[in-house]
Amino acid sequence: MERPDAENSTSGLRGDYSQARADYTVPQDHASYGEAEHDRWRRLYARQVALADRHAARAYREGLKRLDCADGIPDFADASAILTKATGWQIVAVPGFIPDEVFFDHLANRRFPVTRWIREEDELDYLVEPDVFHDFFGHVPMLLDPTFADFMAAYGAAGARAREMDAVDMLARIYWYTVEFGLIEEEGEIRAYGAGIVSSAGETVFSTTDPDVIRLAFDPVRIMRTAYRIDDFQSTYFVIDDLDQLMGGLVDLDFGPIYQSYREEEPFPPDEIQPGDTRISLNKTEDATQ
Ligand code: HBI
Ligand code: FE
Repeated sequence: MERPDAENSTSGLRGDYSQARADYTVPQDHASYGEAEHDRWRRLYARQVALADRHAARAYREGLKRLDCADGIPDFADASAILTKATGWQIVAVPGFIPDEVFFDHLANRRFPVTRWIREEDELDYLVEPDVFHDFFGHVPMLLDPTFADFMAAYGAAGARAREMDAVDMLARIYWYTVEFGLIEEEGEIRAYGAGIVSSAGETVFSTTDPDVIRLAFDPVRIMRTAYRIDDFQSTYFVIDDLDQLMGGLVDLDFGPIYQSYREEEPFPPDEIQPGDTRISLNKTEDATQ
């Protein structure tokens, strides 16, 4: 998912950008979805909700339930009403991937951009660009959690400085390793809250149960220095103890000097343990600092 190299180009992306407004929003046009598209949503939903029940974070499961969206591609206006009441967020429809600065501005203002189109029948297991299933099913449930909702807005607000300092890549890694591929330790279990995980059948099981994958204690500076994979399951995941830790990672750190120190450096490869890493094992008694 997400993050083609050409930051400000939408050519080559598959949504229809021709009718988009200056902020890249479009009407969702809910009435235009066909029965085959709603049916595709229902099957994706049914498969993923069963996995989420076993492997997703409590906040995610509760949010998903409140959205009541098993029955077809949701109407964004209905979901926005639920969201606005809970955390002040709303959903805006977009054609697909949008430029970083526009994306950051939406988040900072508590608007979550959701792609309007749904993947094709032969893409149920994997696709490169975000579609409505990834964006809505993956991201929107967590936005009903007040702590996570505040974190996402703060992430968006952090975008301007990262852009000024030419360090968007570093900030984007925070998004990737938390919002997209984050794990949380809860009730003695490793569970998923990242949208890229919970919208993927294979990665939901892999990230939470594979005994060999690298799971590290959340460390925002380590994350900002770590490259990620866009073409396969992650080889490293970062594990938080609770959702408050995310916001702490943004507000307790002065990002300027961190960007300054590391933005010219080669990031760590995604599949290596570094000195000082704290590895989280599935069996809680084995945790050890390397
Ligand atoms: N646009 N629609 C969409 N969805 C994303 O997840 C997204 C984006 N633009 C930029 C972006 N993500 C990230 O690279 C930012 O976190 C930097
Ligand atoms: Fe996403």
